[in-house]
Amino acid sequence: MTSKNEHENRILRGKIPMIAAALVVTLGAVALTVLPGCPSTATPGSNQVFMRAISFDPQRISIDAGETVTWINMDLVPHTATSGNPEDGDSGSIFRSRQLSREQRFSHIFDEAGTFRYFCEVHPGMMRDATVVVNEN
Ligand SMILES: [Cu+2]
Repeated sequence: MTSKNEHENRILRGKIPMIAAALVVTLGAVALTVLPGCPSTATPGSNQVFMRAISFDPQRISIDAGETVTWINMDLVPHTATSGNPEDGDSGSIFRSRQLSREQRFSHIFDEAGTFRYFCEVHPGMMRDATVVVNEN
């Protein structure tokens, strides 16, 4: 025989995983909404390039000689900013960041005018042919 209390306890126990799952979903939604600096709404500042959604944003940036470009990783996966093309023997010879984790940044000063290609060593197929155009000033 089961008492009424035991029966109710069993029903409650069955519901706990569902309640816990609903709580996790709710807390996750709240965290995504209220976290400061939510990367989905931020826009890159001047002379900044975001690494976001496995791409460079903007893909092409134009600056004056002597200025600095700063890359900021907004993704959960690591990225690099590496000069050249993945196929080049000398890729990374002009600038090469370490692997940047989320919200880490890398800066490079461009002293010489010219057009500088770069890519991500972690995603050489998807993040490539990005360009820094440095104008004579
Ligand atoms: Cu990458």
